[in-house]
Amino acid sequence: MAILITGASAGFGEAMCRTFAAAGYAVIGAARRVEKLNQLAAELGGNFYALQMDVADTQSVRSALDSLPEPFREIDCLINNAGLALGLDAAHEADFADWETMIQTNIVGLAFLTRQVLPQMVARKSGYIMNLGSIAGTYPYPGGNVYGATKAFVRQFSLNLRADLAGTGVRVSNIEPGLCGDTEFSQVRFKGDGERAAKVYEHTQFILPQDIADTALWLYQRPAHMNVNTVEIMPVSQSFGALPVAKNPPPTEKVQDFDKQSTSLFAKIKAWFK
Ligand code: 8X3
Repeated sequence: MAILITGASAGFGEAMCRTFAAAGYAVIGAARRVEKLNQLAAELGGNFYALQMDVADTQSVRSALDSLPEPFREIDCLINNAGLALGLDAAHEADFADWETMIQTNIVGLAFLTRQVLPQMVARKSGYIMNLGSIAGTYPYPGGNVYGATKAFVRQFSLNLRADLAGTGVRVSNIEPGLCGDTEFSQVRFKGDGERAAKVYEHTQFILPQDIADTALWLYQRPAHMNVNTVEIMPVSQSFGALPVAKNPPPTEKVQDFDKQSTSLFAKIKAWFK
């Protein structure tokens, strides 16, 4: 029985591959960048299978799953980690192509792979779907627009899966990280602008990929009767802001002048009728 981890070539996925392999599990690391996976394979040995797969491409997902060798064909845990944020522009200025890429990867890819893997879990009456959501799926922030919305999908999809899987023994969790560094997340979001990406993590202590990998392993190792629906994790340094209120501009001089004039005119008219 194997653990299938998507987005395995970096960040959370890479840390999860190492952590699950070190705990003795057979791990399939899936990603587009096969050379990164081959490095992991060289490090982790026979317990690791490098699977080239583009989750955003349903045909690639299908053929990658079909290509799995026998010892890795039974998937006991699918960790839907692959996903991305692109851009931080306001909705009316954002690049629509970025929105499409996020929707295709974070929603379509995740849903399609889950749909492919679930039947074998249900047939065995055991298995685990572990999704990587985000705090952005719960808390809106400027520029989060479609990225946050895809993660809200992941959150609700995870909960709805639990409803459908009642009585099957298949567990579902959604891990929702906040600010996490030492990953390619911001490099990808800002399209290779390293300076802008570095600023996000400057002078603060963020969550590390290992924190997320440890959480995933802890979830997987809970007893079979226990389902953790949602795990929301922030660094201590991150918190909540006040809800902003847009104010109307104060009355202009002109309006005030008009008020003064109308008051004095009103006084004159009143005097005439005295
Ligand atoms: C990553 C967390 O706050 O950068 O999903 O959107 S955040």
